[in-house]
Amino acid sequence: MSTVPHASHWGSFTAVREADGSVGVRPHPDDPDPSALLANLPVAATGRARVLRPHVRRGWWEDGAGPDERRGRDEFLAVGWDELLDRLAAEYRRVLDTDGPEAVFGGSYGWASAGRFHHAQSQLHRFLNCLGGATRSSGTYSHGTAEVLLPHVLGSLEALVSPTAWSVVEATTELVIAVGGLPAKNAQVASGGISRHEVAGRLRGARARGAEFVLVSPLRDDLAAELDADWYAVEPGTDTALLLAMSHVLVTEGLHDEEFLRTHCAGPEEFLASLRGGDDGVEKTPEWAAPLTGISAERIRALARRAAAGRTLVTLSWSVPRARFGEQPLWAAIAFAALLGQIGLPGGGFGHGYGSTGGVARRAGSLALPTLPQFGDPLRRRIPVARIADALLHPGEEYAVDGRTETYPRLRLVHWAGGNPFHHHQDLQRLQRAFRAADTVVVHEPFWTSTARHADVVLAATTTMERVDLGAARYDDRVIAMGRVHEPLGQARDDYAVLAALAQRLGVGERFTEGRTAQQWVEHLYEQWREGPAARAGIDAPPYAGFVAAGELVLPPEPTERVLLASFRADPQRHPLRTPSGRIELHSAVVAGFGYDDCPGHPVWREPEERPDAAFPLHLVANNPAGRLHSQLDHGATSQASKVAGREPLRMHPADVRARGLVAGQVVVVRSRRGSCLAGLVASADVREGVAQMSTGAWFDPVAGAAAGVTCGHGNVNVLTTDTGTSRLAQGCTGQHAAVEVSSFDGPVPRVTVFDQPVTSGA
Ligand code: PGD
Repeated sequence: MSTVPHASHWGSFTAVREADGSVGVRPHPDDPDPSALLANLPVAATGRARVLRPHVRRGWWEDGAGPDERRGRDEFLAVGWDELLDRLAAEYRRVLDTDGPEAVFGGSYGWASAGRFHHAQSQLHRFLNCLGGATRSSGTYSHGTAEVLLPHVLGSLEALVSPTAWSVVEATTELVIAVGGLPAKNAQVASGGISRHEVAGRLRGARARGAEFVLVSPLRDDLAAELDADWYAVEPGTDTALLLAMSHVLVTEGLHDEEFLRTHCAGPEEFLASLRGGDDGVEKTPEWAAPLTGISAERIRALARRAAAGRTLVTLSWSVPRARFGEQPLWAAIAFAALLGQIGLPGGGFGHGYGSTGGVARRAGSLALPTLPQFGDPLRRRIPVARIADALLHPGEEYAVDGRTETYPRLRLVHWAGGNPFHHHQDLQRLQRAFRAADTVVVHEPFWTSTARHADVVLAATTTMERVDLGAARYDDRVIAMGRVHEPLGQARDDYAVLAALAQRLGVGERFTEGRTAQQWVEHLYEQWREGPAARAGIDAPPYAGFVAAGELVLPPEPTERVLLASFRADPQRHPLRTPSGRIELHSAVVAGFGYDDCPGHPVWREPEERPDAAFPLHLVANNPAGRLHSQLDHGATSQASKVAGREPLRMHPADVRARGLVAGQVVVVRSRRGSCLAGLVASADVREGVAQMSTGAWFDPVAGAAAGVTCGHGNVNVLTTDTGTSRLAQGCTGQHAAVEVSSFDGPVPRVTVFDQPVTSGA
């Protein structure tokens, strides 16, 4: 038996390798609340669903590159690394010579795995930068809307990345209004890894001190039951209406902080006028909001008054803006907090993403981390991350974003490493059409995900447990000496090794590798960090060998009393925000100047185009899963244990289950205007009536779906969602909601095939 320290997005751990080759996982001994997702990891070492050697799609290999309807349906050929990389290098040369670097899409969005050197996107971006750049993506699926809106309203992303520290909230907040909740499942993950999961303990501590909680969400379990929250079971997608009506109550009852508006805010007049109906003649009263939100006018009034009565923190989860007009709940929550006048005070104000990952509001993370140099992106050509299908389907077409008019490039070669668009993107049948429009799709993957199955060139990648690396994240207090747990399975290679071999063929090998092996790079990055940022911060880090022997380095504690916008509050003249006015922009002349009716100059209520109707009467909430991180290791033990009848579970209120004559535990079919999938039915009173909840991340299985006459036989919720931007401002992802109907599935239930090896033959 051997033990090796390692790190994952859901926690640091010790991997235990048994004599028979199997791998076990023990959580970090200092973790007070380790993640159940650790139990998903051992499946990666079994070879199940692994890409064990490089593959190529038969049609691409035999007929050459070009748009191809067979992509995603064709047979794969197992080929040798050298012959495949030779062909891929030739295809790169063709595309670059004909259309230039802009025709390569290397955005490659995704969470990949923890580890500073082997981070798949960093590797791919460095490689592409050596070649002259590529079209990349801007923003994230997580909080792409905030990334565009917050600079206009607050002048920075601070409210998103380091709001008031949890320690301050635990010690001082009297009322937490959690819009979108603070779901325990999401706080268990944090990009780059986390050694101690603390959110549940902080919330418990606040409650024990006497803090009260209000949950605004269609799902009761978006906040731990032990917090005894007052549940506002809001109709999905109507949080803006609720917040505007609460703002109206503050203003009409004189509960707002006029002084704070005058000294710290820009455009309060426009915002207050709009509450009075200045935009559309409709006053935003609680009576106006009640039928939209499903919350009575009395409860709306009561919540506004309660918020004004003490130290109140308004939190908005990252999920709420992931919907059509998603800018509005974010802006409205900031405006409501501004009216309360507590922004910049300990325990009050606003924060975005508390509980959305375990890292938010933890350390401020001012210490630079070991980082693979990128050489800079010479092309600087971006598309908003969630507009990838639009770009592939509409080359040359114009689109609006953040006040600019841009043109989609003609993308010919799509190169993806460390992401799973056939999990994360919306309207997956549209994404299939988009992928089929490319000339060549290259995917690095350890697993036969649906993205790998929609590629032409499948490069067998190692998993993190097959590599040596450095585990570090800005909000974590450890640097982990990630050791190799086991040898690579089959012929899998590190993304670095594959890209180095491709770079060699394209004449940029030396530039890409700088003559170092992967192990030399890991040591080099550590030593550079030790002698640079760590030494400057007074951290006495041992040389690499000592670091590896210790297994980890504990970083010194940071001050824990961080309060968002405290210095701005104390002196807005000396510490202005980086907005045009230097203040919180309740009305933005810049945004108003863009002339977007889908995102005007201040928070407004906009009715999404798709609402439940007679044909699709249920409001689907497509949130992040509890049993895995996104789609990662869906075949692992924890994820599999969460399935119902072998499908992704779909939860509905017992009354909705009864009304359809359904029975919990049965296989159902979920349909939207875009597609359909099978699901395993769960009845739960934690779900608001009229709502269906189904998490993302079940691997898309069109094969099993075709057998059943549906789009996906396994339960990938993104066959149901809409591929539309939030608005012309942010063009963010809108995957959180759709209108659906659920009915009994009475045909023979197909076997889930997506974890099997695909149809393959030797070349
Ligand atoms: P993951 O499942 O994490 O999903 O989307 P994302 O693409 O990040 O995909 C990572 C992939 O990288 C996995 O397939 C994994 O096997 C692979 N991988 C891991 N390590 C390595 C490696 O070292 N090398 C290589 N080559 N590959 C590796 C997540 C995205 O989904 C996000 S962040 C959010 S917040 C969105 N949320 C929603 C939502 O709320 N609702 C809907 N409907 N849709 C969403 N999609 C978004």
